[in-house]
Amino acid sequence: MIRKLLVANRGEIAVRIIRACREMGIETVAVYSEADREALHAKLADEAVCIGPASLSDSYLSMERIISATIVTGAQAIHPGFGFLSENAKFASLCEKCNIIFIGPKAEIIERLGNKQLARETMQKAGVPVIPGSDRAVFDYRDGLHEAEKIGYPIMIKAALGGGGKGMRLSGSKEDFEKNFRIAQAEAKQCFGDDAMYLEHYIKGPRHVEFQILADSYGNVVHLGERDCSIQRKHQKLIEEAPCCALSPKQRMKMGQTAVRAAKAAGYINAGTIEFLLEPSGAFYFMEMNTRIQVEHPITEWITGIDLIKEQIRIAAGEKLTFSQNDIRISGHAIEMRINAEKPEEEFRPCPGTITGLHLPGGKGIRIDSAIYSGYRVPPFYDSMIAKISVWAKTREEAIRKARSALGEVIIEGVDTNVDYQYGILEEPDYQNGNVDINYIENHF
Ligand code: MV4
Repeated sequence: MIRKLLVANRGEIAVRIIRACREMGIETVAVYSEADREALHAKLADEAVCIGPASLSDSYLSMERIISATIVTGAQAIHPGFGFLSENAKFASLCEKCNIIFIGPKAEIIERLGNKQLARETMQKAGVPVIPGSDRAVFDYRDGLHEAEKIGYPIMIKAALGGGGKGMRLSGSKEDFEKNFRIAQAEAKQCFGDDAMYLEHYIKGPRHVEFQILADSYGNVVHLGERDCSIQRKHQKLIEEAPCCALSPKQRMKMGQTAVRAAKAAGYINAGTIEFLLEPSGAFYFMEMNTRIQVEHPITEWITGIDLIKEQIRIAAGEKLTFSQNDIRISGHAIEMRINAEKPEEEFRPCPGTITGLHLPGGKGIRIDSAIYSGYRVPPFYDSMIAKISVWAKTREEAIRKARSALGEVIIEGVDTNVDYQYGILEEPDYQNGNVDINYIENHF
């Protein structure tokens, strides 16, 4: 088993990982930037190493500094959390070369799935439904125009190395295709240093439904049900819930089996997420696979009782899964609300500053994932998410009531937050009735 692990992240996810390690008897090393001297993750870990100034490229994104900290402290493994280096194939490969266990899939698998066009091809070969689109990468708008004619408009133009909406553009007809292709491709070149594009038919008004999977090194792959992440704004998720209220048990089984097939086709090991677009008709399509632990993992933990971080560590240490698909029971309903330090009334501008007063909710079925404390200064350099409040109850209706009750208790003084905005969503009839799709926020607020 792993004796000592370095956490290559900050904020609530770093704290989450440190807690899991402590419970497992694994020593922890935190890394922190100069802006994070007073950060909770640096205080909670057994050891903490300052790896550089506030700027990301000189600290949390510096492979050399993080590998050095690992070697100097004698840690045997690195957990990358999410964001930062978590889906960086070069970093995973560097870990492998340095004999450090990277808590995640093999570098080669991260690389293959990071290329969304290659992932599409892999899935299509394995019989996983993909969105009707191009069969290989498109580099020239003229080839694109020809492909688009076959696929049918509207067309979504996407960067092969994209994700999260970067290098993505909608084309409504052949008249505006060239312009949109050029814009998307220029953005792809700029953001990813790669101009490979692919095309898909545009799916109108779907839900975003993602399946959590776990795969060990012995060929065992299970799914832990799904999360509905449709409630998002500009590709930032706001509220996630599990299970998805639009799925029947039969449909859940079908999509779950498809997710397992997708993971097997990719040769996947560790925790991963298969993203689908789900149409109102029940048709669903593979969109991409995420090779990291996700922000919203707590709601899957709520409905399955499985600790995903501990499973990630055990899998990386070469252990077998101790349960099979039949042992996994989806129970009740969970909702996660992301709390950000921001000003909703000023276009959600981040609002860093000192937390001068703090009360967070608690009680049965309420979980807080956070790294803030009274007196903590939220630095301006990093993500504005300061807490995740998640709740569990037997039914969706009860979970929504609990979520509203929990939010109603929150007191965060010193920085503005989106708590009232979140409360507004939970009060809204279409949300309460489960009438949501990926355009919900645009259409309602
Ligand atoms: C799409 C789509 C509709 N049709 N692809 C957004 C981010 C990237 N991961 C893929 N995205 C989308 N791809 C086709 N063919 C709509 C989106 C999309 C979206 C997807 C999931 C959650 C929120 C979204 C918000 C806007 C657009």
